[in-house]
Amino acid sequence: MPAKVCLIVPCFNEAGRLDIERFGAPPAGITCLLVDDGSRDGTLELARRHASSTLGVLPLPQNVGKGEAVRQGMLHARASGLLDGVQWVGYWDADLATPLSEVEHFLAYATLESGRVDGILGSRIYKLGSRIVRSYRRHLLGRCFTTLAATLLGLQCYDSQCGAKLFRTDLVEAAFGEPFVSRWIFDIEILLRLRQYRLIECPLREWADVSRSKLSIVKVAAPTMVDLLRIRRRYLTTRDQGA
Ligand SMILES: Nc1nc2c(ncn2[C@@H]2O[C@H](COP(=O)(O)OP(=O)(O)O)[C@@H](O)[C@H]2O)c(=O)[nH]1
Ligand SMILES: [Mg+2]
Repeated sequence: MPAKVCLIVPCFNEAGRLDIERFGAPPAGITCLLVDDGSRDGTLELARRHASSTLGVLPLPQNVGKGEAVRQGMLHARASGLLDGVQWVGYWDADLATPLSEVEHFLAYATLESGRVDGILGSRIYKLGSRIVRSYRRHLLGRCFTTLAATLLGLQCYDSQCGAKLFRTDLVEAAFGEPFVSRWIFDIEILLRLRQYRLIECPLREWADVSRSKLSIVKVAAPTMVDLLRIRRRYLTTRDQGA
């Protein structure tokens, strides 16, 4: 089956938890591009040893942060022909907190909508029939962040920060053409860049927090607040900001 989905997977010092076997044998129709963001723990060597026709590797010499690594991956995938004939391109966290089997669920979920869907965003919603495993503390912090972002930026998204998202391939330029303002919350910028397109949230069937997160809430809290304000200035008109 020809690939219909290409996943950009940002990796920073992931040698200890990267399930390379799973990325090496993805479900049918999926290709992955691992973007090594200047790791110093052997991630690149591990990825290269398993490179194949369905698993590409893009090394970045220096650490540029998740958003820029995803962006570089998108632009590289497009320039190198990896996206030729591919309908959906997305980014997916390397820890597979969202399993690759959810890709098929995303696509099936989008077909339930009437009309064209341009982007499908994973959403960690606690509901019967789903298995979402997340610490109470992180859940609460996530809800606080989303509420603040929604209020400041006028967004109606339940879970902007989930690291599992798919977009129509022809939206790469609109979503990833320009560098992001923020290193940490670039997902929000994508939502704002694609405001005129139809994005939907897909409630995940399965999501589990994977230990050894690189994200220290304490360290990123202050830069995140600053970034929210910078994003507001950059993407909202003066009139919107006053609203
Ligand atoms: N390129 C890049 N990716 C990063 C960086 N920090 C984290 N990541 C990636 O972002 C994804 C999510 O990271 P994780 O530590 O699980 O964050 P959490 O799930 O939000 O706690 C993984 O694919 C990481 O490898 C970074 O500095 N650069
Ligand atoms: Mg994680």
